[in-house]
Amino acid sequence: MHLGLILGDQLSRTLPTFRRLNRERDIIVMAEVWAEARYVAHHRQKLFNCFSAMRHFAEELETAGWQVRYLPLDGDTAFASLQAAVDAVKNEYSIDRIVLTEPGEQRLLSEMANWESHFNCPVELLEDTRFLMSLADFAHWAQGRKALRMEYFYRLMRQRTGLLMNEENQPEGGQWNYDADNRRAWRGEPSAPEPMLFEPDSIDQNVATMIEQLFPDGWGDVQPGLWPVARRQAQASLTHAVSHLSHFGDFQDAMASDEPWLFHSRLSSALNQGLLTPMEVCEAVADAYYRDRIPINAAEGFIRQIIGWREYVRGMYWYLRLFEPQNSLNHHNALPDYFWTADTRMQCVQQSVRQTRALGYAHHIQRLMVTGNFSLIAGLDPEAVSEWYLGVYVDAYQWVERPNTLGMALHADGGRMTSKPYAASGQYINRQSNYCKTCWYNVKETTGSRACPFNGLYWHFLMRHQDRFRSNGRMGLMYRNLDKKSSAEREALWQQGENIIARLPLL
Ligand code: FAD
Ligand code: DLZ
Ligand code: SF4
Repeated sequence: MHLGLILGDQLSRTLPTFRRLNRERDIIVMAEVWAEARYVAHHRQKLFNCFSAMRHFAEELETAGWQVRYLPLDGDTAFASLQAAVDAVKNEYSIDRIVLTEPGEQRLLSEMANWESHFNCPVELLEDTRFLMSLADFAHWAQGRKALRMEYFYRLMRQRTGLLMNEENQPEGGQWNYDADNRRAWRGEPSAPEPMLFEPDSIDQNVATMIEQLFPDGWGDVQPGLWPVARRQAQASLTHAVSHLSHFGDFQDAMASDEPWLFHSRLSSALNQGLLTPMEVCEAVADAYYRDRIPINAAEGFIRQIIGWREYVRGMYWYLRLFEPQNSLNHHNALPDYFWTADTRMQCVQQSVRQTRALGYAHHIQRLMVTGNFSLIAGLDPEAVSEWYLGVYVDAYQWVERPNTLGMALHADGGRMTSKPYAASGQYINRQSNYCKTCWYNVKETTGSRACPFNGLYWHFLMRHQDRFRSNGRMGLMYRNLDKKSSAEREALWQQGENIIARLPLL
């Protein structure tokens, strides 16, 4: 008899594990364990989504005739680790082989290195075929390249998958990338769609009670029904997202007070848990382009996120060993308390943190250009920032969170992922949002006590890292603007930056 272990982010019937198991003979183990629940201080909505989706998936497998041993965290025996849970089931049955699909996080994979000797039986780790490019192919693509830019990877993926490619194998619309058409600010029109919500069932109610009991001091609100936690809900969310995708392209980079979702799909959590496959999501979007004529900047912009960014960051996580500590800019400032409390006068940060606490969600530009940009220019410790991102989002798993945080947002990987740091002043936030209109700080001012902190920190960042970035062609304009300033102005900007950094916790 084989034992198949299914992890909490492997909730997919397409998982290779199922092809190695026999429904009549073998047993499936799914376990809620303390080690996974506590390896970072997860948002309570993330814990809810994870356990509720695991329980729904176990039920689905049982209905399909599989023998499942489900070990809940609030059961008679709660296990400390996955290893302990497998031990317990293995002792009950005569198990000759353990089968599982490789975990997405190196943290867990390394723990499994001694499993064969520990369990004294073969442990078969299968390649995770839910991704569109294997790690071996990614390494092959990356090896010997001077620059590992996403754009080239993305074009290869378009050709490989055939998504939005015409009969001559050329990109639909004539361009590979409509990024420049993804930057409109949103001023209230057209109105953003309501998010798809679900009626909580008895599984959801039990899990919500368990979270309240076991994690009373955990961070973040829990709202059963806010996110898809079963395959059929994820499918409904996909249909809903595609039917509202027309404006995704235009307003992809927009932000607005009290509008947490705008035109974003809210599919990342379902995708990362395995409730949807990347290819079915992209095919639904490509269908909408051909059948319903949604604009190319929406369809291409969306598909780029999945077959481009999502696959690319996963490849980079393993290829660049981004599971190891990164801090190329030597930043060590502590994370201010308002990353948890939202108690800051910076409206943009306050909005991003408040909705993160309430929903376990902020969209990409909030993550990259508000909290990420702030962490970069304020010189916050990248590992502390990364731990925050890993903890606070419902879609956070190390393989996707670490490259985005340490590579994209913080440039802590030494620039291997991005050609220049995403450092920006308050002008960028003002252009892309209405946050500055109601902010206590003045986005037009660079010095003085009410000047937008992003402005002073931006100039300070450029000055403190000029040895590294001055020769970077893509930052030429930034340094030319700095050089236009008199030495007295530069001194004042430096002092402004110093003052802000000294008062970081009080902003
Ligand atoms: P949409 O805007 O609707 O995009 C569609 C899909 O594209 C997403 O569901 C997601 O699967 C994919 N996608 C988009 N951008 C990225 C990206 N940069 N990397 C990988 N996939 C992408 N995404 C995560 O899934 N988990 C994380 O832990 C995570 N951490 C991030 C940390 C930082 C600092 C930054 C800048 C980005 C991070 N992202 C992460 C990427 C992105 O912000 C989220 O995928 C997105 O906000 C999820 O919301 P959505 O489903 O509404 O996305
Ligand atoms: C995220 C998570 C949590 C909170 N809990 C569990 C759990 O109790 N059992 C489990 O199998 N998986 C859980 N997960 C998902 C795992 O952390 C995820 O599979 C790995 O991080 C991927 O490498
Ligand atoms: Fe953010 Fe500065 Fe605008 Fe305030 S003024 S919302 S701190 S960018």
